[in-house]
Amino acid sequence: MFQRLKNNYRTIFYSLLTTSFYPAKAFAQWDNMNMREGVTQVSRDVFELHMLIFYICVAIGTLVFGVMFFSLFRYTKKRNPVPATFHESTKLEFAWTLVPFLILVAMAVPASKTLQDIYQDEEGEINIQVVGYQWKWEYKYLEDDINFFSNLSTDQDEIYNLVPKGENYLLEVDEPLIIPVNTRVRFLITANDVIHSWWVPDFAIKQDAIPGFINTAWTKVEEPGIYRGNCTELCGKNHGFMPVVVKVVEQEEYDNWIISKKNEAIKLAELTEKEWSLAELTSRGEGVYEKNCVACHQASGQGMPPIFPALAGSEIALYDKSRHLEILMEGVQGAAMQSYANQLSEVDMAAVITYTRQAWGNAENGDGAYVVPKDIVEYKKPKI
Ligand code: HEC
Ligand SMILES: [Cu+2]
Repeated sequence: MFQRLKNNYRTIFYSLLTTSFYPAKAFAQWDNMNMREGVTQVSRDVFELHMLIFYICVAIGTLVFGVMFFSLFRYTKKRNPVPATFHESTKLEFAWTLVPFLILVAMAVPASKTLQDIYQDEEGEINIQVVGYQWKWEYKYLEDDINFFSNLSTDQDEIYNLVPKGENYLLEVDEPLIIPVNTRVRFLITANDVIHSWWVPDFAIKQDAIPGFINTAWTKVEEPGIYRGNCTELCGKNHGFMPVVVKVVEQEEYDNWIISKKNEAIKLAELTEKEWSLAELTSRGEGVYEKNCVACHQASGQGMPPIFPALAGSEIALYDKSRHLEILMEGVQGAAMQSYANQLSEVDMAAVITYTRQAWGNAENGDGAYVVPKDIVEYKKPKI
């Protein structure tokens, strides 16, 4: 028994020793063990605070366990038959209350300072409203009147293990948030349905997104790059499928991007006016469907009954065009089917409805009636 234990210890000892001979591999793993330093002053402050507290804990641990093991060893009954009598020493009790108190106060000072920096809540040079939805983020650039949704872009096949997973599996989006480098950006964070949480570890930002409330956070990133995070509040079925991607670019690139976004809006208005053919609408609709609907209704249109209904063969998708339009525009109260009126452009809305009425044999089995962008514009007009 004893021999076996000894052998086990030897194995552990040798394996520890040998790992240290492979520094590259071992250190790569160690790097992942610690918090990341990030790319902002605040994130570095948070990191340094964490290291400081960590070293204080190590020192205290070493001291306490050192004294403990020393005493266990030195003052056994055999070595020290007559125990000392400092029981109920007021001085000692005073000391071991005061010293930890002072240590705590000493730790509270840098901690409060860092917290103060994190919550410095003044207006940014750029102010962006971040809205959590099941299961995507919306970004609104308040000064420039630009807004868009940021959807998971990982291929469904990767998710279902049909093809190997990519490098940024579940951490990639169709359209990232874009901000300029070395600029103070303030985020106004809220949600549209349930509580989400917007988290970008490299900026040391993690802020709850709560319907009806606006929480703020800010950053000033020093290095261009792509920074990735997640929603960190359990927010339903696809909680793990709503990543945050922030692309930090040089000021000039940012300015150009803003211009191109504004042009995009103008083009979209033109597209709404255009005469669409059925084939054009259907093919555009397929893309819209893949981005916005597959999470619940599945790429096959089969849904996940009984909660998420199939659209393939659905009575509404086959015969009831006006109810179909209404569901997409108004959502269904009390169900996960939300209104898409503000999330999709008129073109995309018409396209996705048309696609749903054409795909999976729905056109052959139903009335094949479809919707064009002008119908959506018409629907949105105030009714008297
Ligand atoms: C978050 C999950 C979710 C997403 C995303 C979603 N839906 Fe739904 N959808 C539902 C649920 C749940 C219902 C059933 C609502 C009810 O109780 O009637 C529904 C119902 C529908 C119906 C009515 C089907 C029927 O036969 O009753 C249509 C049409 C529909 N959705 C289309 C879409 C389209 C198009 C999209 C993408 C733009 C979409 N949905 C995105 C959850 C979702
Ligand atoms: Cu979420």
